[in-house]
Amino acid sequence: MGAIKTVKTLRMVNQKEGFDCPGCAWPDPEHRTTFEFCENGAKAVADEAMKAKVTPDYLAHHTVQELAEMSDHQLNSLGRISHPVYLPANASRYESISWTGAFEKIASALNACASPDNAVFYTSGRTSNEAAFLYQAFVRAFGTNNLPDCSNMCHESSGKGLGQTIGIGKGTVSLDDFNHADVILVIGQNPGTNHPRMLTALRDAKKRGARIIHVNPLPEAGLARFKHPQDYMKGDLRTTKLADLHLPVRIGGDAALMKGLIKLQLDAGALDHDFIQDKTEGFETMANSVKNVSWDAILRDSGLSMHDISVAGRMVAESKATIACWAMGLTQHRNGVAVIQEVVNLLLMNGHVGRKGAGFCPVRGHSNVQGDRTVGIWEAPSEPFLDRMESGLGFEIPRRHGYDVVHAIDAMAKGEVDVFFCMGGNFLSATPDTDLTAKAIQNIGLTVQVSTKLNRSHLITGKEALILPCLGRTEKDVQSTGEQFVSVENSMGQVHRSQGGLPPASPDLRSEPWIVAHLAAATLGDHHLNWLDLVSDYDNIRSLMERSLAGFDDYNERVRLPSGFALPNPPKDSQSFATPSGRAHFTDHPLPDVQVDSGHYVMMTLRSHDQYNTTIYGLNDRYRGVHGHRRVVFMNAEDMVERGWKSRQKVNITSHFNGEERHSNDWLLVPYEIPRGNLAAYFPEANSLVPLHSTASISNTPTSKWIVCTLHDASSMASEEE
Ligand SMILES: Nc1nc2c(c(=O)[nH]1)N[C@H]1C(S)=C(S)[C@@H](COP(=O)(O)OP(=O)(O)OC[C@H]3O[C@@H](n4cnc5c(=O)[nH]c(N)nc54)[C@H](O)[C@@H]3O)O[C@H]1N2
Ligand SMILES: Nc1nc2c(c(=O)[nH]1)N[C@H]1C(S)=C(S)[C@@H](COP(=O)(O)OP(=O)(O)OC[C@H]3O[C@@H](n4cnc5c(=O)[nH]c(N)nc54)[C@H](O)[C@@H]3O)O[C@H]1N2
Ligand SMILES: [Mo]
Repeated sequence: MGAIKTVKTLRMVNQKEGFDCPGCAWPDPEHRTTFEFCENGAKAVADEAMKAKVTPDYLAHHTVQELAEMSDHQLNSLGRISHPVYLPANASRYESISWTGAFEKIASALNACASPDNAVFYTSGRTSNEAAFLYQAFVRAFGTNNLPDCSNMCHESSGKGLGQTIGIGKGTVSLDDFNHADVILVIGQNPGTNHPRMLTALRDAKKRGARIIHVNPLPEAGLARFKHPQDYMKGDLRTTKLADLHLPVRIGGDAALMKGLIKLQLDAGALDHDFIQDKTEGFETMANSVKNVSWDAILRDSGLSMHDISVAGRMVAESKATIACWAMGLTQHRNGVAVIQEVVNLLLMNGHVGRKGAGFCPVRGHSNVQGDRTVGIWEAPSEPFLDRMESGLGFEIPRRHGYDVVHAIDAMAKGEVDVFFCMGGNFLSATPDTDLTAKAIQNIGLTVQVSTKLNRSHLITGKEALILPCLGRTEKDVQSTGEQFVSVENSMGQVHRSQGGLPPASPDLRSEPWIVAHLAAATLGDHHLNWLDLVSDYDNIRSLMERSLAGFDDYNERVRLPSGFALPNPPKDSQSFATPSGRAHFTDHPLPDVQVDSGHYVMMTLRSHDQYNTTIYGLNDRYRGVHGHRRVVFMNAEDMVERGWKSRQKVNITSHFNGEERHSNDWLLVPYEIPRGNLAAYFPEANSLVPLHSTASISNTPTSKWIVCTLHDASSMASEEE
């Protein structure tokens, strides 16, 4: 960015008058310091504000094929897309197009669809509430609920798991609860890299005496060694050990661990009988079933020792207030929904919900992924939600549910998608089964990407393609009535404003709400809503949201309060549960089968310290000691010795699912502290190994943390071929 611009920009991050950090959805403390961001937030901001540009001239001199040969890291470093561009059918290069020309093309393709269900509208989780609301209103006015989003691959299991049991698909804690917790479980999450500001909350909790239990196959560094996220900038390298206990669970072993912890609570009588009696149902069935699970099975499946589980069990039993945090290590599993419901069982037993210092904390990923869902980015909305939306919008909206991500790819593969519109994100690289998905996308007539930076989804496209470049979070948004702000919802249900201050990277960029409004006006023609009027002043959009969404009363006033406002959260606010019976549910699930054939390994895909999902900032993973490479596989050293392999052994990977095989070659082995039989590799490089139909029950989330693989010596295969 340049030094002066960097300082000026970072000063605006997460301030009352500034913009919401695009890095993650962790909330900001109420009393904001001058700086409230972290190393990785700074990277996200700097990446968006980078000076380099992808201009129509650049694209005129580089074929799509040439660009496709670049790495993700190189593509990202080309900079911000400066102008709308169009790739005609059978052309090899993108060419410049006017905004009006682009909307005409999309409108005519949409209006040519045999059914509105032949169009699919994806959203990534950076989109503001205003843009997302307007977008879903347009999609529903057009006539479909085909609104898949990144959440389908992310916290969908949390939404489903919590929704069924406590009546709301969101967490139930606020940041202040961390100041009152006795025990904090951090399960399947790497906050040092992905939610660095969370470590500050954990550090403060620990200073006050809270105990932290880290459940993870890997000893993730932020929990083993903590530095204040901003100390990196100050060069202060002192570290603290955050986790009191690390449980190196086997991949997929959390359900077994939870059963063990529940057994120990039953043995210790650590039960809130009044809460169980007055507020819940299903306790007896759950408890009787857990009693019958053997310790042998628990130890075998979790890979943990009786000693470690007992220590954790005692900590939980002694705790007056427990918070359970989790992320992708739980959600991206075949039993993602069930395992989250085991966590719910554990906390419900002792009434750890709606109590100060206690509750559920699914730590959301994208900075507004939770807000997007709240305002209607949802392929399977509930009837009450649609009723309210319909009465607010004033037109009839379709009731049949639409495609989620996996179903959308299935429909593309069958040739049933004519138009695919993406509000942000990088669909091709984020989704599973890269080769299959790439072919599926190429069946589509027109693909449209609203984006800030170039990525692989711009290079593997439908027959025709458009890129519509948009403003980022950091940039000033001026509409016909003047400068606008937007709003977002953080991981803890707090809605607040966000306003960029930098001049836009190019005069040809448009805001996401502006793009949606013009798309709607071009496609729908004479319509009940005046889309251009709505977007002329975002207060107009917010007024419509007030009428169309529960919990958004006086939105325009309350969003202007210095810290915004909290959305209603019945379990948190009043221990009430909007389930059909009005009670929280204990659930009973069998132990999942986590055995694999001999010679097979279970692989998880994860993020390095130098990436934001599919955006690759650099080739290092500092906390894990990896430098200069991304095609690496972490493997237990004893497993390597067993195969006669050394560090940097070259391997090819085959994944196995329902008798099908997928292959990915040229990986380097890295010996690592990971349970035996388990492997880890980076997302998105390893996505070609994730089978499209290997998904979690109920949430249909791809099992990016459960990929059954075999490894093959690539050095000897190469020499044999020679
Ligand atoms: N800097 C940065 N920040 C980000 C992102 C980013 O890419 N970069 N991405 C954002 C997004 S969208 C999201 S969803 C979040 C993701 O945040 P995380 O969920 O922390 O991200 P992952 O890298 O997928 O890490 C998953 C963790 O789960 C562990 N794990 C895997 N399988 C299991 C299991 O079976 N059991 C247990 N107990 N643990 C397991 C892994 O070892 C790893 O520590 O971060 C958000 N923030
Ligand atoms: N194997 C495997 N696959 C996974 C995961 C995993 O752990 N393992 N994680 C899954 C998860 S949790 C998620 S959330 C998904 C992420 O899926 P996505 O959200 O689809 O992917 P991102 O990489 O976050 O999207 C990056 C692109 O967004 C665009 N962009 C950035 N900022 C903006 C903006 O302000 N507006 C607009 N319109 N565009 C913008 C840029 O062009 C950038 O290239 O991936 C999922 N896929
Ligand atoms: Mo995510």
